[in-house]
Amino acid sequence: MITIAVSKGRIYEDALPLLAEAGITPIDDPLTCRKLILRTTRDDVQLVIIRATDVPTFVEYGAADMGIAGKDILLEHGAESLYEPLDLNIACCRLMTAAHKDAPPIAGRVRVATKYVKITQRYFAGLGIQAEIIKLYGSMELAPLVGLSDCIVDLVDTGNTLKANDLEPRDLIMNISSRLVVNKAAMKMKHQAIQSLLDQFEKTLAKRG
Ligand code: PRT
Ligand code: MG
Repeated sequence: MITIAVSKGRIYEDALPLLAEAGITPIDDPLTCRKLILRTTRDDVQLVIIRATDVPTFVEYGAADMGIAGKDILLEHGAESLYEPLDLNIACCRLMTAAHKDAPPIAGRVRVATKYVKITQRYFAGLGIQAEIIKLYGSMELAPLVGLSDCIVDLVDTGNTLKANDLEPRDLIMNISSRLVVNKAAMKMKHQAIQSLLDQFEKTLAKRG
């Protein structure tokens, strides 16, 4: 049995067609059935549905053989203990700084609200800017509006969320996409099964161009 960890939101939606090409279609819909372990149309593959931030943990400990996670989550988790064999090119977005549209450019000391503490620390350190980082778990956009921070570091896709809150994107930190990650022990113990899945995903991605 191969267990694949996936989060329920946009990654799941983008991953479904990719999984389907490998013959993997969940038998139940996680949005309606509340099951956390989903059997699939392949007897040898099951999905576990977890929070996006928990995917690296499940795969690292071998609770899942493989997982699909955003590069943002992998970098923040520190995923040296995982193989990352494939960029799936799904759930793409940009990790950016953003500030109030009328705020001056960053100078000197800066307060940053984000859920990406490690990435943000590294980014501002690399620029030689002293940053005080305030960890939030959501609604980062609110922070500059209520004086909690000068700017935020968050994911941007269409930019609509920023715009709706009078914020604007400033600097690109990195482009983000979702990656396939594999547990290191599973890669050895279940090599044939995992390699054949990797080959199938790769073929689908190549077809997409
Ligand atoms: O709800 P929970 O915290 O468990 O997780 P989640 O819903 O964030 O998980 P899921 O499965 O949806 O996947 C999140 C992953 O999708 C992230 O780790 C990214 O790799 C990827 N991704 C791609 C995004 C976005 N695009 C995105 N736009 N994750 C979040 N957003 C949010 C962003 O944080 C902001 O609030 O969407 C808003 C901005 O979107 P625009 O279009 O208004 O710019
Ligand atoms: Mg969500």
